[in-house]
Amino acid sequence: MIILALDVYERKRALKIAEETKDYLWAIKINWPLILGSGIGIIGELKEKTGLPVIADLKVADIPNTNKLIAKKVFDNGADYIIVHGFVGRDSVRAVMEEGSTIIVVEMSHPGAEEFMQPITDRLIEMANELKPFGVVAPGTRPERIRYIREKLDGDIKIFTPGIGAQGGKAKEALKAGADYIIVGRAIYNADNPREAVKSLWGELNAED
Ligand code: U5P
Repeated sequence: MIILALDVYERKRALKIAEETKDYLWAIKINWPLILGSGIGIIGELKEKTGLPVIADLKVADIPNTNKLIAKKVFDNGADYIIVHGFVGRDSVRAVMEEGSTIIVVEMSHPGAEEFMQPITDRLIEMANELKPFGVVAPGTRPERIRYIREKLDGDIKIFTPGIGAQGGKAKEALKAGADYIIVGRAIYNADNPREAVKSLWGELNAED
């Protein structure tokens, strides 16, 4: 249930951290920093090195045709899931979903998400319930919002929560509030020993209360 947000630029560093941490991960999430730093081929390399699913967090937010072109390229390169913004509308989201397994952002984890996103979260949840993506992104920094989103969201749609660790979110609280997967970046990849960091988080999550 732990997803590593592997936001480093360098291919070698990324592969090393992925290999060191893979035993405690459900998947690896990559974002623009790693793709811009190492190229799209990093998806296949990570999969080959770790055997784990790769989530391409590109937060695609364009017209349907461009969204489709981006999603196709990402899935052709081996990604298992893609993250897309919902606020661009159903047509743009559908264009991505036609290419592969999709995760829709319904509310982000940073403080600024309260400005424009939170006011439309209800409508983004409605859209998700209608389109039935694999999952949605909800803020790991706001357990009360995870609980709210879990209540409104169809039971079979998974909840992914970034914001754990460096942004102040607590893994156990997010899971208790209804998250299915927690996403952790800096707290693991910037640790002196990433393997120990993820192992200790895994231990904490699997310990009896
Ligand atoms: N991410 C968020 N919040 C969101 C959506 C995505 O933090 O609402 C992504 C970031 O872009 C980063 C990861 O890749 O999740 C969190 O990294 P960190 O704060 O644990 O280092």
